[in-house]
Amino acid sequence: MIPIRCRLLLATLLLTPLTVWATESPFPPLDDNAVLIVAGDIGLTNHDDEVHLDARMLATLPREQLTTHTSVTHGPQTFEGVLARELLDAVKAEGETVTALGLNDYLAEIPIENFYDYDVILADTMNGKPLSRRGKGPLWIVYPRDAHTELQDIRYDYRWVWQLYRLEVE
Ligand SMILES: Nc1nc2c(c(=O)[nH]1)N[C@H]1C(S)=C(S)[C@@H](COP(=O)(O)O)O[C@H]1N2
Ligand SMILES: [Mo]
Repeated sequence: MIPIRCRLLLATLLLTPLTVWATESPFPPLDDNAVLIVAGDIGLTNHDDEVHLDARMLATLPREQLTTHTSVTHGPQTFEGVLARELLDAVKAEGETVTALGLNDYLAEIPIENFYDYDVILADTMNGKPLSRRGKGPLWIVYPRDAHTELQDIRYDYRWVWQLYRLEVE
């Protein structure tokens, strides 16, 4: 049995680095209004070994606007959201593949270089309106399809995961 005073000291020693880390991280501990979870090979965590981002944390990342046709809408649509690679860099993601999971249990495995070769966004608005769950929100992976002919292909369309809630880096 460890005496209570030693246990308190032990707890203080164990918790101090966490506290210091928490004040420096752009992603403070979150319990839990997560809009998006990033897991796997990442160098920053705030919730066990994952990063849970709420809307406020997502809003601190660089955003981009992009207008493109999609495989599921008529005519071009204007999307806005966080640049996917900015999020991956912010959580120090390292790996080959990002598995993107949708709330409807859909998943797509995306080569990580897609996010560096193209300005892919995690769209949260379409034509200025927040994406609702019925309207493929709250987050939808959107490729700059009109700007690159090679993206106008079902080999990319299946990676446009809507109702996105989780990214796993491997
Ligand atoms: N969350 C979620 N995202 C998804 C899908 C899905 O079923 N659920 N289907 C994918 C596929 S296979 C394609 S081709 C595009 C367009 O899907 P749709 O033509 O079935 O609407 O969205 C992709 N994103
Ligand atoms: Mo598809």
